[in-house]
Amino acid sequence: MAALGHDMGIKLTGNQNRPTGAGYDSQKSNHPARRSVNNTLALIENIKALEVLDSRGNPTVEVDILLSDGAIGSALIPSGASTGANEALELRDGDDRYLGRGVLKAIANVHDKIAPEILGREASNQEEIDNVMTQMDGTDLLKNLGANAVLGVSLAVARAAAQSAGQPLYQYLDQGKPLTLPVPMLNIINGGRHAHNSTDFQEFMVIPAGFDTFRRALQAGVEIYHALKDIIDGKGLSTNVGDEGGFAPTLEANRDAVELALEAIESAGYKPGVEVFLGMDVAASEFSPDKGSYVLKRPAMSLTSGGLLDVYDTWLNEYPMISIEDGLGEDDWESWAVMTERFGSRVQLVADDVYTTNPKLIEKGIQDKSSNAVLVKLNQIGTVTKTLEAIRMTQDAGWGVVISHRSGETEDSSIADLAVGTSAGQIKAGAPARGERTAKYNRLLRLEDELGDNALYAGLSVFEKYQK
Ligand code: 2PG
Ligand code: MG
Repeated sequence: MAALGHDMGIKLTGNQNRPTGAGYDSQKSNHPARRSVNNTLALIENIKALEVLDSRGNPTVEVDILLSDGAIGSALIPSGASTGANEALELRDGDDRYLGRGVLKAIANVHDKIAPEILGREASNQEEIDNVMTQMDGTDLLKNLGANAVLGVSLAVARAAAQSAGQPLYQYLDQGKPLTLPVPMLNIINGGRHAHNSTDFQEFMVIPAGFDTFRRALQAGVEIYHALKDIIDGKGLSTNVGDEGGFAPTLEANRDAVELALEAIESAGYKPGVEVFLGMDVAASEFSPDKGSYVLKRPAMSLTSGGLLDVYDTWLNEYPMISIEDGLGEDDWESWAVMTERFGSRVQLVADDVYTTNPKLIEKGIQDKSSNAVLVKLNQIGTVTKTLEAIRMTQDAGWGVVISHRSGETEDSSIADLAVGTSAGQIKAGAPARGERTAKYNRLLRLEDELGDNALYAGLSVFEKYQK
């Protein structure tokens, strides 16, 4: 297996089983215990954080953790552009380096504040370790330590504990449900904040749910991606890509992007609405200057919440669209319930900015019937424990779960394991292009291979509750 290769900055204590790179599981054992494979306690022995770069060329946090039994865990932290107001804080230095985007304060927090409190603790006590960090911070949104510092440690602890138990991360995170490979939502046209001069709506995705295996579904997504490139090229438009690897042509109307995606599905020889479906992340907060008001450029129009819902209504009637994320702004809370009442039986309505993976907000959303699905991003809430809680609550409500990357990503592929281990059913990791995106899809290919006959592709079962 190819190594993703980065050298641990910490001194190793004779362990031959070192990981070959952040987010990469080299072990394949089915060991059920969460203790060290040697059946000794695995205590946190060393923690090292380093400032590295994300896919947009911005600094980010990497954390390496060494346990007393020689197990190692690494994590790299992603970063969003269209962030929700209630996201946990991404701590940036704000000084002269890297246009103020350095993360040396977060790194220092790991070394000087977090490490003294968690060194010597048992790595398998994830919840305890996460609680110690959260309490030390003292704020819900981790405004003192920084969510990049806290999540770096939280995720590296999980990875180290998994290795110590002889388990790949997905097994360690196993929530006791039959494991499934998630349906990939491939963002093949990038707009909004992720691409200049493209569309108002942020993401146009193809969703290859109608196949028997993840591998076959991904193949369809890739072939559609390449077909789209030819179509865009043929129209004399730019085939440059946006932050998530999807094409970012300058289009006159948001609807043109939907048409292009549909054309690409057909041109690649697939059946829209049977094998491959459409999805969007509208990221409506990005063009909502005031609550309930939406100002579009392509074409230019100002809409109320109801007006924007009318646009979706038309599109739902015309296109095989099965998922709409952030169809309304994050402060337009009451209208979310109206949208869900209106479309919730026909389409998945995914809430991202409005809940920011925060169990308290998800709980309120469940009570108010604000959506019927949740987008899950580890760094929005800042710990593995809270992320798992968010997933559990969402699943218990019978809602859809989409595990998501960020627009600024790294080679860390933990979200692939999170999606399988929790049987989330769906993953959003960008286009099938660019290393930081394919790292997640490649990890899923490896997991499917590793699981063999036990690898169930979630496929259409995720969407069968929605009737057209
Ligand atoms: C989103 C994400 C990922 P960002 O809005 O869902 O696609 O974007 O990371 O910029 O918040
Ligand atoms: Mg989103």
